[in-house]
Order: sequence, then structure tokens, then C-alpha cells
Amino acid sequence: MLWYSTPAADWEREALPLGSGALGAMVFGTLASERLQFNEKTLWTGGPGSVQGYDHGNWREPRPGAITAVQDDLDAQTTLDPDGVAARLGQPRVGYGAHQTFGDLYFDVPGAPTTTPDDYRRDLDLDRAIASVGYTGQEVRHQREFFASHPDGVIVGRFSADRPGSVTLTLRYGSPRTDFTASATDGTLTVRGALADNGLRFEAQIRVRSKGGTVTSNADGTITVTGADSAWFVLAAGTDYADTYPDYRGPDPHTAVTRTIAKAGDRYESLLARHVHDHRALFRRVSLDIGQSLPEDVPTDRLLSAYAGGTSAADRALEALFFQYGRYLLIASSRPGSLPANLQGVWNQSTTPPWSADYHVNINLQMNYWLAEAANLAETTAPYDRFVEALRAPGRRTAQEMFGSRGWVVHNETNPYGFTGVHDWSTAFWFPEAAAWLTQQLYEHYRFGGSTDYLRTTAYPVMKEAAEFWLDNLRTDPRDGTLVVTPSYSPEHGDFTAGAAMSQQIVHDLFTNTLEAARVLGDSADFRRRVEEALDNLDPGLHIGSWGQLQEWKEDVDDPKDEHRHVSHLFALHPGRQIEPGSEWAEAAKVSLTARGDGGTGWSKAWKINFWAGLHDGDHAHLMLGEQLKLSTLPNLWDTHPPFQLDGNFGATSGIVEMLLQSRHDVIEILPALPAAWPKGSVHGLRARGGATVDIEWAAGRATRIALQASRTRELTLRSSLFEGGQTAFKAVAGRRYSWEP
Ligand code: FUC
Repeated sequence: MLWYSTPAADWEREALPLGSGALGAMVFGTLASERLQFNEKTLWTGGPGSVQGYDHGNWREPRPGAITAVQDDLDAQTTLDPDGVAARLGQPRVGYGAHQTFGDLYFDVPGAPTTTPDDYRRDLDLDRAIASVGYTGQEVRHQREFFASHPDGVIVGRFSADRPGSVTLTLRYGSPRTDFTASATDGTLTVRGALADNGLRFEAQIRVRSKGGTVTSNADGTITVTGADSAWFVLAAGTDYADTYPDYRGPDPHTAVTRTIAKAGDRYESLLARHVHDHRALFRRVSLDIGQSLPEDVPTDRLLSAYAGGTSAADRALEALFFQYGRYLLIASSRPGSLPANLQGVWNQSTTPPWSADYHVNINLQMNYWLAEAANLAETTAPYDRFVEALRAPGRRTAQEMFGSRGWVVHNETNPYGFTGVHDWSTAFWFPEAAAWLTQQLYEHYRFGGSTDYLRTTAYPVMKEAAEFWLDNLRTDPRDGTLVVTPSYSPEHGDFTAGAAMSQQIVHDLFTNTLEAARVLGDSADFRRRVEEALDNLDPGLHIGSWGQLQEWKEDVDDPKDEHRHVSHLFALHPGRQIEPGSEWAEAAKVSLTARGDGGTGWSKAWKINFWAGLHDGDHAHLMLGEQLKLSTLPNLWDTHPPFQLDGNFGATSGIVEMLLQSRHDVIEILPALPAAWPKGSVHGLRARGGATVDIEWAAGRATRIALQASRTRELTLRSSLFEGGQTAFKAVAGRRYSWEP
């Protein structure tokens, strides 16, 4: 439970998020006028039909030989200045667009208290996914509750009071844009419009009902409830966006929105029950006890400001809450039937949000899903899979036109309209490795869940085509004859070179995964041989430099004083699996990570939790969690870059899982990075690769009980101090449960 003793004054820092995947809402709990800001994830400007024109970022004029010329220059002089490369390979971005707020619902409550009553409380119950507001005014106890239902596809709210007839309010709609009409009939407020930029049509309907009293639809498009015992509303919203290249349009949203409202029915209690049931089926799969105790009378903002680095039971309560909040946020912002979670999940109050609230794919979108499998929310990855699949068609064209090659590609960031080309922001535009990196999650879904059907139909085709791109685009490095990515740019850092560590490691990861998958599926021997050969000749992106560091570039030029937030050259440690803990590479990674320091933006700190866990240093992982909570977390527990950006929430939850359970090297490691700050505890329901659901109990820093539920029949290896020799291997049988105690 997150809770507060005052209304939210600020959207970004204080309001509380609800989401059904496609829809999001921010609850303020303001007294005289409750504000509910809401979103629909596909409401985006830009793309086809944009007044600016749209080209997917593909070069508007062909530039024959442009990439080869840059490669030749890199062969000759090793580095190139990013501005110069951007001038040759980039172009100004047009029609990219931005995610849009859908607007705000205001519930004006006459006679509401003008100062915050002592008994005021607003909260967000993570277990039921319900936001509530309660207060007493004129001796009447008022209660509001709001939720976003995935099964019904609606946002719902109810205003009630403990004295009959005391609910009176007026509902009105507001938007920072002027491209809509709002009208009210029969207790339904309808908002319709088309975005001025691209003509994307949108509609929302808000149906109001009351128990007792009257509901009046006003000529100015507002709705008034007078003297009711309670009033409730249901909101449905949609657009005519479709994720289909090249036009990205589907049917007018009117029919679907009308049907959704009708299907939601007239019974508030049934909607509520369906919602709670659906949410809990996911949320309750994992529980975490790290010796926390949530002090009853301390609101969440004070719990956060008092946090001292995890030394008290209250600190641990915040850490455990933060862990579950990441799971809550993914459930709320990524359910089948819409786009994946964007930089802000599904929550955005602006028409010009930071970075368009888009899909950055040089770390951010990937990080959003790091927790999905291991924190037992595999279903939330369906929108991600679809999004990646939908990038293939435009990405194929970009591969052909810009690179003259097979395969598909996407660069530094993308939008829902298949922006797979480039813009010209010199330090963040060129990143063709993104496509390969995006496919990693699809293969991980297979490694965790084990469905060869999924591998064959969903993951492998996307992986194979990404691999074909790199088979066609690697080039022999005249320095040593290895295959390298060129031009290559370590995200947002340094000069252009050939064969930067991250580029090589990503291609290594893609080829390794593709080869494994090709063997499982029995793809052609010829294809497999070509990938094997390329992998053999590939520069692995692992070089140890003069001060013992893992090099970020192929040349030994790392600056030990450099604290850049991207630690891209450690991809091979996390989320990759090329570096094994205990190896010389792990030692070098540690040297680099130590030099980079414990600072960084929100997501950067979250990544460092995962890195330190990957190095089996639980105390340092915990220290990074503490840094994130102290310096990069807002009172509503949202991660802040700054500004607010949700990847850090997801990355931190992933990092906490990695402290307790790891399986990336095909061994299930129990408590691989348990910090001293959590000497006793238990975790239930985490997932490991190989189809295992794992429960662990521990005391004095050592496992005291391990239980495992197998969903596949296969050989599993578990590593824990509980086993003689530190390890046990056995044949797990699907459906069986196993447990170990000393
Ligand atoms: C990456 C980061 C930035 C920011 C942006 C949305 O490019 O380097 O810090 O998080 O994504």
C-alpha cells in the first residue's frame, strides 16, 4: 500500500497511477475538484498523415555508398567525431510525433472542505490495484475509489458517503488541446475528435450512474449528480490507430468504445470483482519478505524521506514495496491488446512529453521488460512481442534502402508508426544494434517458458531476420581480421569507431541465441553454418585494457575518471550472458563499474543493481538500490531520470530478483547476491529459466529451504550452500514439486 495524508499537488511527483494496459489514469485526491488525468496508449501524433510529412526516418534522397565511405574513413583513422557522422548519415526528424494526454476528468464537489481534514487519506492498494480517497466533511465521511480494469477495458470510479443523499458533483472534461467536442446525453459524456497533426481519430465515453438522487446531462457537455447516496462512472476510450504498416489506421473507435461501455454493465460490484480477480491472478504470484515491517502511521512520502539505506525494518518495508511496485506498474502498463509500456508506461499528462514518451531502444524499452519473466509476469510481454514484430516491415525497408541488405533494423528510438531510420542528434541517432537487442527478450521468453511453438512462430522468425541483417553488415577489421560492426557507437558516449564493445556483444548475443534456436527448431544446416562461422570470426567485444578495465571501445582509451551514465560495455554481464561470474571478464567488468561510480540517472542506477548482482556482490547491489531510492525516486515512488521515467522502476525490480535468484547461465543460482542487510527472509514465486518456479527461505544469509515447481521435464542444476558441494543436478518432471531443507 502506498498512502499519503494530503492530496496530490503535482502530477509527476504525487499523483497515483492506475492502468489497464491500454488505459492509464492518475488520481490526485483533490477535494473541491477531484482530478483524474487519463491516457490511451495509442493516442500519438506523427506518422502517416502528419502535417510535417513522414518518412519513417529513411533517407529522403538515396545516399549510395554513404555508409561504406564512413567505414573506409574509420579503417583509415580509427575514430570519427559524432557531429561529422551525423551530418553524413543522419537527417532532421519529421513527423515523429509524441504520445498525447487524452485529457482530464474533473469532479467538482460543492461544499468540499477547503483545507485538508486531519482524517484525510489517499492510497494505492497494490494488491487490489485500487486508488482510494477518504475524508470527513460536514460530519459526513466521503469515500472515492478508482480502478482500471483490464478484463473490461475501462477506468471506473465511485463517489460514496456514509449519509444518504450526500453525494453531489459535476463532471467535466478538460484537455490542453482544442481538437475535440464534448457533449452529454443520458448521463454519458462523449469526447470525440481528431488530432490536428495527423487526423488520428479518438473517442472517450464516460457513463455516469447514481444510487438515489438525480443525474442531469447539461447542455455544456457536463454531467451533474445531485443528492445521491453514491455515484459511479465507467470510462472507455480508443483511437483509430492500428499497428499495421504502412498506414497504421484501423476502424473509427466509436463502435468499439460504445460496445465496451455497454459490456461493462450496470453493476459496479461485478466490475470491481472481475478487476480484482484479474489483477491478483498476476500480482499475487510473488511475495517477498526481507524482514520488513511497515510502520502504520508513516505515509509513503515520509517513509521515503526517512530512508537511510536499508538498515531498519521500515527501510526494508520501502525496499519490499518498491519491488512489488515495479510488478504493479508492469501489470498496469503492459497487457495484451495494446502497445508495450513506453518511457512513461502509459502515464502522460502532456502534449509534448520528455522524449515524446516514446520507445527508446538503446536501453530503455528493453529495461522495461527485464523483470517480466523472472518476476512471474510473462503474460505482460505480449505487447512487446507484437511491437517488435510490427517493426519488421518498416525495418526491412530501412535495411534495404539504407544498408542495401537483408534483415530488419531499428535505431536509437522509435514510435508506434515504425520509425526505423535515423534522425540527426549526433550522440543518439545511430544504433542499428537495437533490433538485435530487442529480439533478446523474445528468446528469453522461450528460455523461461520453454514453448517450442512460441519459439517457432513468434521468436525465431524475428531473430533470424535480425541475424541476417548482421550477416550482411559485419565487416572485416583490417587491424586484426575479425568481423566488426562499423560504424559503431557506444550509446551516447565518445566517438564513432569500429567494433565498440556493446555493438560486438549484442551481435554475439544475437548469433548465440539464433544458433541455439536454429538447433532446437532444426533450421537449415547451411544457415547454421553461416552463423557459426560469423560467430567464430566475430570480435567478441571483450578486451581488457591498461588499467584492468573492460574496454568500452576496441582501442584502449577508457578514461578511469569517466562517470558516464551508460555502462554499455557491460552488456555481456547483464542483460547478456557472455560474461560468467568469477571469470577474468567479470573482474574487468568490476573494475569498469567501480570506476563509473555509484551515481547516474534513475535507470542507470537500476542497471547498476543488476550489474552488481551479476557480479555476485549483494552488498553493492543493495547500495545501488539505496542510491536509487534516496536520489532517483519521487514521493509516489516513480523513478526519476529526471524527469520521471519508468524504466528505473522496472530495472530496480529486476535487480532485486537478480539478487535472490539467477539463471542466465543455465544454472539456477539461489541467493547469488544476498546483501547483509537482508539476513533473514523468504521469496515465493520467482521464475527461473528452464521452466521452474522457485521459493526460497533463508536465515543468517543462507538458504534454509528451497522449493521448486517444474513446468517442463528436463535436467536442472541448482546452486546453493544448502547442497553438499554447493550444487545439485536432477531431472525435473513437468508438474512435480521438489523441495530441499538442510
Ligand atoms: C537514453 C538515455 C537518456 C534517456 C533517454 C530516454 O537515450 O541515454 O538518458 O533516458 O534514453
